[in-house]
Amino acid sequence: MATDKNDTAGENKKVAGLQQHTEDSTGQFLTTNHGLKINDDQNSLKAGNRGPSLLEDFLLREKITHFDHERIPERVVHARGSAAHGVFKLNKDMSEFTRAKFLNDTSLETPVFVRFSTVAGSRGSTDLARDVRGFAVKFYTEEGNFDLVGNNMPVFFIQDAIKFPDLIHAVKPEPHNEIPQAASAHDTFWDFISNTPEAAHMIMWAMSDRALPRSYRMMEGFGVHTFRLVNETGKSVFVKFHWKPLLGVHSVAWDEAQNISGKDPDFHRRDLWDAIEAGDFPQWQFGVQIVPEEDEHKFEFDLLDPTKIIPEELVPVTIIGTMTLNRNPDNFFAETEQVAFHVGHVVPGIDFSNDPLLQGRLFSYTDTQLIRLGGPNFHEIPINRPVVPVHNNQRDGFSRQTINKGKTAHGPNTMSGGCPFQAGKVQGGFTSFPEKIEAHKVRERSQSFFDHFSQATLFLNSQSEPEKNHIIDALSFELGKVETLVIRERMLFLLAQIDDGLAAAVAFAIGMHVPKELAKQLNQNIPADADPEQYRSIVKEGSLQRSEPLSMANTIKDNIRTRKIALLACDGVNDKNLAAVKAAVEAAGGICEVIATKLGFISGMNSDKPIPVNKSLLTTGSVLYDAVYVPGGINSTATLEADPDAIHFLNEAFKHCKAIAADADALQVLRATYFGRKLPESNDEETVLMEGVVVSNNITTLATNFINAVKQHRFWDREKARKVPA
Ligand code: HDE
Repeated sequence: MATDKNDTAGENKKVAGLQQHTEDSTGQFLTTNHGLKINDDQNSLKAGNRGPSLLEDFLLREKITHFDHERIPERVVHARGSAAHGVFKLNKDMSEFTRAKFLNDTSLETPVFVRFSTVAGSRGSTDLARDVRGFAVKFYTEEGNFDLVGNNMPVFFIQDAIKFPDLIHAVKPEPHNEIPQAASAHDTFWDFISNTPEAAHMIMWAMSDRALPRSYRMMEGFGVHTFRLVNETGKSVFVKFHWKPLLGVHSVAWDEAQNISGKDPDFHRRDLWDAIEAGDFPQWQFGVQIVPEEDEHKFEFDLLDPTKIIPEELVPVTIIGTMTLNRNPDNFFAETEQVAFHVGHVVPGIDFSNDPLLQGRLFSYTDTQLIRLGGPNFHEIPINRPVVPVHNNQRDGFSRQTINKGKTAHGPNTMSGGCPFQAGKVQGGFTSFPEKIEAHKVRERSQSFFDHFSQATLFLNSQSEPEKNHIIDALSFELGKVETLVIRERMLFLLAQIDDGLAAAVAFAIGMHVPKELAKQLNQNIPADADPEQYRSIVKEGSLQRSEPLSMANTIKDNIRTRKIALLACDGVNDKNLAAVKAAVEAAGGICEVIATKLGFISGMNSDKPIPVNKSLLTTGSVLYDAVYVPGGINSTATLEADPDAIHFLNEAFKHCKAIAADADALQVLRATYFGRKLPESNDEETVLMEGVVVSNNITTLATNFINAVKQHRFWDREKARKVPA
């Protein structure tokens, strides 16, 4: 278990709370659930040792009954997730804007529990599905729990909660045959999207590499909706919440993602777990975009529309704190599975906007726990308990843990002296922001929500060329899997409202033409969607054309911390060079694994000390690494050069645009690959053969160049020109 570098008083409180419910069987006797010591847990009670089992066997029945009831319903969305404990440290006093105590006192450290997830797949599905990722943070504050239940993308598919069941029914496996699992590439999803023009912006995000994170630790997080902050005097501002990872925002390639799903479906879960166990605690900066109330209507979009971002060029993100995840859960079910988030868990000083998506979520999150966690007492499950006491007149229900004392369970009362009391504002009682509302009761959407395409275009225009190509490829893949032609056609029409070039490229890939008009209008039930006048990107003169933070090309690329490096080696390897590169990579924070043709040990050319092999070519794959190094040594390179799996490993690493390094006398291994033919001729002094392919006979230069290459994460420009059949 990793040592807890950031232990604090606040964190200890939550840890102590959890410990009361923790069970450790070390050195203990086996008992029944009622404390009876068990003498034999491996043989059922029978009439003779070859006879029938007896109904009397209460031990067998208790064990099997409990087992029969072990599963609970999985989350209807975000079923697959992994979580970690940590701490939030405020470094900027925000009392000017909010009275939330955990955002006022910079000496405070607030314990957190964070669950990352995919949306569509079931609990046992793959981590690397093309999907949005959930990013849900529970802050255990001194004023009760605050849950920031966000995603790794800052916008959403729909503008109104009432469409959510349709969206999810469309993306989940199709109801007649439950195919496909954890994938949006099928007819029902694109049928819904092609009838829902407001999804255009989110579709750009979902088809971008943001949907294929390299790691949960390398994702941004967003609160998505506009919320409110309210200060001590009752003044309110609008706010958007952001998480920015210190390791930068990085992704994998789509082909790679599909391979990882086979080689290691737990790739993200394992990555988070391993990093925390190794003491490489992931960290995010917490930031806010603040908009004064009086500026509510100054933007080209509506702040209440969850399909819109506030570009950072218009309102910068102010960093106010850091979150560090420093402890893995002790028990997946008790913590990660039973944690219950709710957008309605707020503290005084944080309030809601009228975003119609947010408003609907305020209903959904308690409701879903009633079925998932079996009743209204899910707040008593240890992971959900606040660090402050709970006092109210709610009582009873399935699995109630609290033994409430006294006669009264009503208020107002005199019998208990009026307890528990309502807390006034000065005593820290929550009061809703008294927003003035004068309105007609209608089922309508505001006209200010109708521009569905401008920010989709802004997103596309802000991408680097490789990122744009990935979006085209993703759309071509997804629509290529759609069998109903009219759905493809409608999608091409909608894509053309974002960008003609995008629509044309996708149309070409799926062998269709972009229609000039829709044969049939879209969703007739929604006037805004049925009106073709709304179908175009309105990029006004003077509007923002590009927004830098939207492209991952502009992310942090200054370190290789926790990057996984494969060292391909066999008997006779140049062990000195292997050790030197390994030491340099590890000193820079990278993680090295020796990969050979078989498990066990390999011998080096310089010493008798056997080198342990971490993985064999059979048990791993290049897709599980960020970069590859091939050390020299004549026997090792001869074996690798002749081994198809080793050559495949290198071809695939090249195809996925990863950094590759080789000793000068291992160049022959690279030459045996498909891309080897394309490598320029070199003398042995050459150091960088092409972008991201580093060769040298000077081991110090090699290590430095290699580490610099790994910092770049990927050489995406390599992709188009140099496709490799791997
Ligand atoms: Fe959720 N969402 N959601 N959602 N959501 C759930 O709650 C829902 C939405 C998000 O790790 C459910 O406990 C509705 C947006 C995350 O446990 C459920 C609507 C965003 C998680 C639910 C939305 C999210 C959930 C399922 C439209 C990003 C996982 C199980 C109005 C800002 C939390 C559960 C975890 C989970 C409903 C839209 C994020 C059914 C009705 C937008 C990260 O209550």
